Amino acid sequence: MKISLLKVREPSVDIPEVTPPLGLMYLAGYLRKYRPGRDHINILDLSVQSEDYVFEKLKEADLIGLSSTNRDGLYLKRIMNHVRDINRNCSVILGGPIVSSSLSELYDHFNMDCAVAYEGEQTLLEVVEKFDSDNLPFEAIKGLVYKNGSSQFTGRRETIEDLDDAIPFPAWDLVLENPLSEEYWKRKSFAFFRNERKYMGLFTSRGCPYTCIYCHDIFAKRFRAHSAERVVAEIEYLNSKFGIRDFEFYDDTFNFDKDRTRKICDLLIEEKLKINMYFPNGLRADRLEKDIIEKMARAGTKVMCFAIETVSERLQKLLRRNLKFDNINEMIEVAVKNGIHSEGFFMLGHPTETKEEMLATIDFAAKSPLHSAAFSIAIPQKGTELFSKYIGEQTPQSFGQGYYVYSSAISQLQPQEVRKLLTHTFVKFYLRPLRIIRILKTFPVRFIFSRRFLVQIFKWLDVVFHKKRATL
Ligand code: B12
Ligand code: SF4
Repeated sequence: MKISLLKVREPSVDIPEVTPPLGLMYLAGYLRKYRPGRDHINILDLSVQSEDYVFEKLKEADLIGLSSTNRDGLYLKRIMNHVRDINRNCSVILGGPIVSSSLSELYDHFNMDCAVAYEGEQTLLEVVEKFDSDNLPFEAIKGLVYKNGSSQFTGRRETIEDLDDAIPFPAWDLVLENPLSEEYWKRKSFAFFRNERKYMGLFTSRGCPYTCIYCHDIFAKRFRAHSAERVVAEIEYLNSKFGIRDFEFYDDTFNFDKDRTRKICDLLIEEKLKINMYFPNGLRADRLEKDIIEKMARAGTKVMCFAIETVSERLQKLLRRNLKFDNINEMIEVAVKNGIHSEGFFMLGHPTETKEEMLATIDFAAKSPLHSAAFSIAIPQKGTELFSKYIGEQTPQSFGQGYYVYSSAISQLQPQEVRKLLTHTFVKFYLRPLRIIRILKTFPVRFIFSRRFLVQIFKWLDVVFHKKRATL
């Protein structure tokens, strides 16, 4: 079959970061392993390719799989309708975070044949088999949303247990052997900065055992991980075949298993691979130890993000984040001493949060030895407890423009007051000569002269002028 996998994301000024479509590369790798030689697969990405180019390519496809987040729902709707216009014979499958968070609302918005919820590999394989040979009814495929009069969900599928055996390397070649890769490399990626132009994202574990009420549940509330050997094999392969030396880790809780983290670093140190590692999706500070950070530094870690969110113990409990604060400052200091650019993640606008609690978090960040801090505003996502409890189960998720409508509406401050606090935070945190010098010292020179640094500066200005709304 001719299969096109398309990432649907509207290029945006608010969120300039763009990352390679890892989910789609995993799906393509899986289809290749379990349907060898039977499909011709390509990967397209609207966050970096023009609509005209993408639509031209889609004309030939038998099956189109689209991937999106809630943020881009409105854009997705328009793209999907257009896909139907230009290619009337293909099957259209939706996947990605938007599916799992809005299961019962999908057919109200999207013109699709079916949607794949949660972890996608096994379900997509069965869907492709179905459309290829047409012998499997929708209701027999677990993890699927389809229409039979009304919208039906066949129930959640068991997660893949042995990741090393079952999941092959992602089909990196579909991006890296394609001019598409250049488009990622010239843009700002997820990490605050990179040393090299070329990079790739990695997803070395799936799922997270913590139960923060604002978080997604795509890969289940359990930690499953690739072995240390497999992680290092992925890095070695990308390094030797494609000359990649910069690696961004997008795991939800990369360091949950302390011994795995130690082993990955030991192996990398042993192999003497000259690589740089970045952890832009946050690490749990309470799963770090001094020796782990030291090993991570020796293995090549350049940026480490500490996901702190709030210093209020009351809110840590209410959000069921339950981060222990005993060692956070110590861990940040160890990272800083080991030359790692240390960034803190904080959120304002939690449910019932008071101004004093927000100020305490801001104060903690300002007094900490962190190099940088990302403050964002909590946005309840459908499918999370935060949404059902504080917005209401029956309320539809706002896609696109309306996406920010709930942000900061659940704290004790008015949304505009929270936004003002963001500016105050920025000034209090960044406009300190010592901090600016410390930050600059961690930057590689070539980053300071790159277009990516300019983008970062525009992002900061955006915060100062109150436009920043973001994120969870
Ligand atoms: C990297 C990342 C980013 C990057 C790139 C995002 C992008 N869309 O390009 C950056 C930093 C820019 C970013 C920004 C944001 N992000 Co983000 N991000 C991630 C992160 C950490 C990793 C994504 C990844 O590579 N996962 C690994 C792959 C393997 O998983 P996957 O892509 O989900 O794919 C699997 C399945 O979903 C499914 N699947 C996916 N696509 C398809 C397609 C088909 C056809 C099929 C069948 C199956 C399928 O199969 C795949 C394999 O199992 C995830 C967290 C996470 N754990 O995934 C959050 C996550 C996707 N982000 C999230 C959010 C909220 C945001 C922001 C809105 C935050 C903000 N600042 O406002 C923005 C929105 C940007 C946008 N317009 O999309 C939410 C999405 C929630 C939702 N329901 O929409 C997530 C899940 C995090 C969370 N805490 O909830 N993000
Ligand atoms: S926010 Fe982080 S620690 Fe909490 S459930 Fe999500 S991934 Fe796990």
